[in-house]
Amino acid sequence: MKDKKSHFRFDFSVSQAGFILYLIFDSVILYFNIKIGLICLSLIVLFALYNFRLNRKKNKQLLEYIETLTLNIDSASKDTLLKFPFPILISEYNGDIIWYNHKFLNTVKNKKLIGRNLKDELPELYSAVLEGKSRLEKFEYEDNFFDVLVTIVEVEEGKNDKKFLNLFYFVDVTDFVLLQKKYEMQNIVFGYLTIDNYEDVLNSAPEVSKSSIISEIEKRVTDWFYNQIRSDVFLMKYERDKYLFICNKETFYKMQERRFNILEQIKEVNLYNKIIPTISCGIGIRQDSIFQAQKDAKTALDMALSRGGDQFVIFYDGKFEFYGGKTKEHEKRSKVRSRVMAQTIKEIVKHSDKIFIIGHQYFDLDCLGAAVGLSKLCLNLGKEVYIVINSYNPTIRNFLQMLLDDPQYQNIIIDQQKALKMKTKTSLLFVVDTQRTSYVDMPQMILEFEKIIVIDHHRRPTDWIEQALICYSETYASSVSELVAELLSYEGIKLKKLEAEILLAGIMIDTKGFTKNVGVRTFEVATYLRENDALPEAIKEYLKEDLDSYVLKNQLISNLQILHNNIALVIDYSQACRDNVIIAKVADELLNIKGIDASFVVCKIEDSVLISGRSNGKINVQLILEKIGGGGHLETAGARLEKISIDEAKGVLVKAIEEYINESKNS
Ligand SMILES: [Mn+2]
Repeated sequence: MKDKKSHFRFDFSVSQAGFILYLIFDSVILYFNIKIGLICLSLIVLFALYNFRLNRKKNKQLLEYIETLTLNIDSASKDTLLKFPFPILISEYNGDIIWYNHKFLNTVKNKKLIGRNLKDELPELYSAVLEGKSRLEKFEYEDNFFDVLVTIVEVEEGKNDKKFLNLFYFVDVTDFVLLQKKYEMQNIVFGYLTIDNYEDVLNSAPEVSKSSIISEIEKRVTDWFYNQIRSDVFLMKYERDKYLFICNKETFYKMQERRFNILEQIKEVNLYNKIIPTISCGIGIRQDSIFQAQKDAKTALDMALSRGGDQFVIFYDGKFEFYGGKTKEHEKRSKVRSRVMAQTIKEIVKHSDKIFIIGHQYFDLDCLGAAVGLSKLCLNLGKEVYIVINSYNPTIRNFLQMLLDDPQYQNIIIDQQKALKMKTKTSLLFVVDTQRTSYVDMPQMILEFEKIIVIDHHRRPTDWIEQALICYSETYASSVSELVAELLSYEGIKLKKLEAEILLAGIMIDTKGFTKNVGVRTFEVATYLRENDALPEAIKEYLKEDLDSYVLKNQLISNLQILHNNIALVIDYSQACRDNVIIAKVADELLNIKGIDASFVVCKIEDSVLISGRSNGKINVQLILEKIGGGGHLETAGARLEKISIDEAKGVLVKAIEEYINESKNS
């Protein structure tokens, strides 16, 4: 740095813009006075020449400075790189390994790599270069972990030839990664485990074997935790059918490895009990809070129960994971719960000024039944109530027309625009027959209301309406119409013939005319509706299908394919379907074929592909369709895929079916 001072000397250099400015001034002077103008012009030219030389000199100096710098580095570089404390590797741009230092040789245990290619030896490094990454974190090599820094260096080869080399620095982070793993393994795991049907199992067994059933269940639970998992775990029975456990994540992984097979082992309890016992478990995992882990476990257990029990649900990092859930649930609803619900719902309605009711997309008869029933409840309490409908299923058309002819209901059925205008801060929103945010007919409504009550009979999906005040969700009920009619019967409300018939129609649609999912209470409710003059024969008349849909249905069924000898699949390549009603009907009908345990019907409407899945209980169609973003029940589920061709959708569905079958085989 011999001329360090030169950096501080006074500098006359002027930019191009400066000269242009001078020339403009000069032309003004020339215009007024030619002599002075010419003198100025010659001064500017001289000044420009000086400036040009000055710049050239400066560039030359800079170049010289840089050259000496590289030269200095070069002389030290070989030595430094060789003795560098971290492993270093250099490769050609195409991945050919050309050099590494001693440290690197130690790392790869003296494996000779010169002349080999990264693509074969260390493919992760090669792809990091291709992806333009400057850092590759936690790169694993023979039980060691490295943060690899990637630099691309340009080197000159000959006069005008340039080429690029890849330079990799390896920073050993093995200790850190191992510590991190150890820490993760120490995460707190909290679990709640309950026997789903303790009472029913005991009641289904002869008196003499009851005590052995109790001890057998307990033996199997403790055996699984203490003898099969064989790890550091604390298990405690705190009620006759309830347990809790605390362990760390390492133990949890052991449970997961076994796919929580206590689910199956508990079902083997067979001591003259006619009903098989099942268990549900909710697990919460947290880094540092037992309290939060316990809360998450509670949420997970609620989720497990609302999905019908017989499963493990893990709530971790804000996400749910499900295991099991393959048996069909038995009715175990308590009347106490529904009476308490009736009371609570009534209280909330009383404290709301206006009540609005919405359903799922393509409002169906079950939605309409529930909506009419809830309207009746609100009207009885002297409240202003509205049913808000956007898209609807053609099956409700007849009943909708009759409601519109009824002076009391004429003004009750409105559209979203009107509803949003009328609502106030203390208004209440009922969402019926779905609890999926993504399935609600008018999603905006959910955002607009502060008070929401959900009444549903489907299993809880992951995107349920969390902000709801109450989520009255009974998977054991046949339909929402049944749940709502039950509320009305507790209140002893006298229904009009039309109201009773719509409620009964809702139940009949969801139970396929009292042949599916019917419990004792379905009939109790039906009796109440019959007492209010509902006639099943009349309803059947309204529900008769028209000729067009009959023809379409048969056309679809003619495309039948069979997978695994027991799964029926129909793809609507003709694109004749106009709504999702028909595919649901076809899926139902396919189950009537002997030997078929599950059916799927796929059709494309506009930009969406709709899939309807049905099962006789031997295959869980909910689990299959959940894999592709759908949901529903063990026996009835659906999915909607956006922006996808019907062939792609078929591929996705078949893959999900294969996955499910493989999982069933393994568990
Ligand atoms: Mn329903």
